[in-house]
Amino acid sequence: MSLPNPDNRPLLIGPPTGPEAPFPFRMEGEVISGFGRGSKELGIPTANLPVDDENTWIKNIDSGIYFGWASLKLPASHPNSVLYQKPPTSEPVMMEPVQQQQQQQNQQQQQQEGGIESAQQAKLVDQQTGQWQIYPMVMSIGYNPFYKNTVRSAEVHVLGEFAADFYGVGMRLLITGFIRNEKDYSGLEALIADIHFDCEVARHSLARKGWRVRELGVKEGGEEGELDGSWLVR
Ligand code: ADP
Ligand code: RBF
Ligand code: MG
Repeated sequence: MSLPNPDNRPLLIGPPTGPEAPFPFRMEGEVISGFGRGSKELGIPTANLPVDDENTWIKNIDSGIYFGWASLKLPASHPNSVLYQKPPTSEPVMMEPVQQQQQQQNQQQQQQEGGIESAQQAKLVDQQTGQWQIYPMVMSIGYNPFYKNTVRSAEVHVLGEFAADFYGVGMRLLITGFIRNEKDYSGLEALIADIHFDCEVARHSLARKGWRVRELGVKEGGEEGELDGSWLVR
């Protein structure tokens, strides 16, 4: 580990067998604008969720930093969507004659099999509704003592690279564990260093079999996860 870890914090939270009671918690909402403090410029954008009365547990839960899985219902128009298709370029794509012939053959075959129509229909539905995609996450619930907020917020840093914002998109959370209490800091650098370490804690903790969601399938050379993440994708 090369990241600074001044407080000698543990890299793994919880036992290898998976989340311990009362975890996991579920939370759901559409991503809203946050405080606009430029978290993105710090390299730590946070997708904010409304903290409403429906989530009674969130009122009773300790403020602090949590980790788990986030699922985003990215529309087909989002560049990170598995359904995304690049808009056609204005330049015509040059194709080798052999490729062109192959494409025509494929199209003819699909038409004969009646496949193209049903494939297009399926795509239409997907584009309207989007598709859930799962990522690891770290999140902060509370008052951000460094900024002395007066309202309680819930904000999620998704561990993934996004080519575009996803405001308004549906987000589901499976909160699997507690990392630490919220802290005040004498400077922004110390806050950022702690958040970077939180990300490492989440990555390492969630990489274990008992914490990986089954729905993500088997990664190269790995075993299938044991955690039930079905709620994240249905
Ligand atoms: P705000 O104050 O509006 O929350 P942020 O600077 O925190 O602004 O940026 C949050 C937005 O950035 C999210 O709503 C989302 O659309 C986008 N975003 C891009 N990448 C991520 C990421 N890895 N995690 C969370 N949000 C991200
Ligand atoms: N804010 C605090 O005031 N104290 C904290 O200890 C703290 N920890 C955070 C940990 C994580 C993983 C995340 C995503 C945010 C945290 N925040 C904390 C909130 C942070 O101040 C907020 O996201 C700012 O907008 C970042 O500039
Ligand atoms: Mg934010």
